[in-house]
Amino acid sequence: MALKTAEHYRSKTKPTWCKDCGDYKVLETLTAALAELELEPHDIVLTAGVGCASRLPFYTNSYGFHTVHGRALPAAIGIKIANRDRTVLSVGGDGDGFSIGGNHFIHASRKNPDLTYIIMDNEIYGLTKGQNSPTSHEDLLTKINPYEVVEERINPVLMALSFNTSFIARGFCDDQDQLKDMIVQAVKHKGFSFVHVLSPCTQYNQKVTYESLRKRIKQLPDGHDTSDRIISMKYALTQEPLYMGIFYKNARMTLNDKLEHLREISYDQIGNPSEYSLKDVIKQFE
Ligand SMILES: Cc1ncc(C[n+]2csc(CCOP(=O)(O)OP(=O)(O)O)c2C)c(N)n1
Ligand code: SF4
Ligand SMILES: [Mg+2]
Repeated sequence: MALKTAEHYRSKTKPTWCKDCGDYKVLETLTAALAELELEPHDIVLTAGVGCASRLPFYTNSYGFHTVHGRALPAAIGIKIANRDRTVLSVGGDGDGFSIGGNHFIHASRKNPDLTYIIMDNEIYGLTKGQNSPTSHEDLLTKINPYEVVEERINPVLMALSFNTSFIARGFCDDQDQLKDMIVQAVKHKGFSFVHVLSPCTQYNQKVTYESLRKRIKQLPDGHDTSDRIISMKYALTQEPLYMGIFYKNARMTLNDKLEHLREISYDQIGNPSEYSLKDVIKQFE
């Protein structure tokens, strides 16, 4: 197979994102990671929900599925069950993934499909012009709550740790080498991999900028034990500084492997369904 560059994974569609949106950097980094993984574009499937971040599959040269709001993960899980040799990734924003789609994150973590979920977190609903999202800071006043924010924010990495998500990392779109390495490792990891990416919205969230994030972030210490969930939770709980890197990895059976195992044991019990007819099945209930 000829070696590929990031360009091989870009479609001809020009992004409609605003100037300097962090999502450009995520697109650049993701396509560079796919090149490093030397995957064939026709072996890759990207699913997304709705939002600025969720537009990313339009800009890649791969299979893509732009689902409805919050439903990137169930589509990806179904695709992976039916196409175990494909590399499946889901992408989207903090609103898509943690508001309307929040439930799917919990159950994807429980099911452990072998796919990678990249959330571009700008702490705002960008596409709909600037409403608070579940990750917005409590001080962020917007047109939907001009006086005070009444809801507390969530902590995506801590949440993933509590669900025992199989691979958990946090990166910054402006630290592209580190982010590329994280995405490569996430894709190689067998199981549900979550990459939380800080990706500023330059239009609607003036509180989360490249400069403000640069001041807040710090790398996890060298030698951080990625098998230790409790220590990882301590780092995830810390907001100042905001730790970056691979927090946690846990190798366990993937959904496809579990379904294969289930097939084997059920065949032992009832035989291979393709070997008996529907009429025979109906007869059992007569
Ligand atoms: C069922 C449904 N409800 C609401 C919307 C409106 N809507 C579109 S995108 C969006 C939020 C997107 O925020 P986020 O996922 O953070 O993406 P961003 O635009 O910030 O990248 C909302 C509420 C919708 N499209 N469908
Ligand atoms: S509104 Fe924000 S998130 Fe959407 S493209 Fe513009 S800068 Fe990016
Ligand atoms: Mg957002």
